[in-house]
Parts: sequence; structure tokens; C-alpha cells
Amino acid sequence: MAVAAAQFPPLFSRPVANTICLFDVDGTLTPARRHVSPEMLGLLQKLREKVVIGFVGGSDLVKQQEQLGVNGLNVVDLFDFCFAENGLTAIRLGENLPSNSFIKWLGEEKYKKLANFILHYIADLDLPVKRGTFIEFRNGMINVSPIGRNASIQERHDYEAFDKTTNIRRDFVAALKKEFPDYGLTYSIGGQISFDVFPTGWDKTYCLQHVLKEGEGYFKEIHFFGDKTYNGGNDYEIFMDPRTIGHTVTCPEDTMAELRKLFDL
Ligand code: M1P
Repeated sequence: MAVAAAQFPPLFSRPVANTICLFDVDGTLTPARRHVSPEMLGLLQKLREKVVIGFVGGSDLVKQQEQLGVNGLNVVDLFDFCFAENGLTAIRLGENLPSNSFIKWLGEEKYKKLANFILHYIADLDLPVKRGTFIEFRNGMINVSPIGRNASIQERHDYEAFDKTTNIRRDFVAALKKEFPDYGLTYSIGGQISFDVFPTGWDKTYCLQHVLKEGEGYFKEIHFFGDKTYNGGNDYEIFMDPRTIGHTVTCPEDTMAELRKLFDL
């Protein structure tokens, strides 16, 4: 299946006007961390004949290319809008829109103070074991790990159990909030050995600014489909946002069923 933006009607001439469908990736378009199915790809291209489509994923474009750009397809050809890292990397019809980054937003001086505090705090922690990479510097966030991101699988499990009884991460986050009350940062303890630190508001709603700029407010119906739409899930904020029409789905098959029903596919 070859796909090119030129084979679809122009953005502002799709039959279902003023409408865009945005999709979470993991659990919505693909099984978690797996490849998209040919059925889903086929249905998305049928949908694209009718409405504008885009994805909004938390991970970077490389991961989305792996999951969605199967069989040599280029993910940027499959969607009108690609929003990687919640929209910090944004692509419209194959062209890059202005991007943003954690360090651009925070600035070197403030980041240096934050990193120094974190490293001092970790140095003073008495843990059963410590490994390496205590701060992972990502484009849109930093990830902080008291044990270090180089921990093995077994060390991860052990740390997670240890953290449950000692609340190391919870107390660490509280200390950071106290030390940097004016930084405008959100702290999220999502995984086993670390927590994420990113600017408040840099959740999936971040991508909406790009959508809303289109054609001086062309999009009046912004549908969002996601599986983690519950409070605390990473689809929650965009799902609840008054600017979107949220759809909770349980798996890619459920997304397809919902699309067939909504758009008569
Ligand atoms: O998806 C949840 C978290 O998964 C990883 O966390 P950990 O290494 O602690 O298990 C990280 O990728 C983290 O950024 C992410 O939020």
C-alpha cells in the first residue's frame, strides 16, 4: 500500500468538514508497544478520505515510525498531523511545525540548579544498590531515577518493592516541589524505578495549539480517541478538555468499531 498526502482531498475540503480525529497510539491504534494491523491502516486511510486525521503519542517519532510505519511506509505519509512527544514534535502534511523542548523552555541556568539539587539528593540516599544514569535528559522532559536507569530487570523489580515500603520517590518529589515552587513543573511517578519531570501543561493537550491555529479556527470538532482516559492516565487531560470530543476505547479493534459507527465506514 503506497500512501501520499496528495491522494486525499486537501485539508479544508474533506467531506466531513471542520472535523479532525486525533488518536493515541499504544492501546488505541496498536496493541501496547506493538505494530499496527493492516486492517487498522486500511480503515484509517478510508477515514482520511472523509476527515482530517492525526495521532498524538507520548513517545518520540522514532517509536511511532516503528509501530505505525510498517512494511516500509513512512508514518508522516499516513496521517495529516503527526504529534510526537505530545506535540513537541509536530508534522503537518509531512512538513515540520515549530518544535519545543524542555531545555528551551526552562533555560540552562534553572536546569543546572535543578540537576544539581537532584544529584545531591540522590548522593545522600542510602539505597541497597545504585547503578548509573540518574537523570535521563529527554527532549520534552527529564526522567529521574534514584537507582539509575541502567538497573537490570531484577534490580528494577527489587527497587520497585523497596520504593513501595520506603516511599523514596514520593518524598523526592515532595522535596523538589518545596525547593522549586516557582518552576511550573509536573512530576509523574509512572513506572518502576523513576519519575518524569516536565512543564505543567505538556500533556497531550499541548498538540491542540497546532490544530487550533489551522485556517483561523477551521476545526470545530476535534475528536480524540484514547484508552487511558481515566484520571491519572496519559489521555485524561485531552479527553477531558472542553475543546475535544473524547472517546474511550479498550483496544484497536474497539477503535475500529467506533470509527465505523461514527463515520459510516
Ligand atoms: O510509562 C511509564 C514510565 O515508564 C518508564 O519508567 P520506569 O523506567 O521507571 O519503569 C519511563 O520510560 C518513564 O518515563 C515512563 O513514564
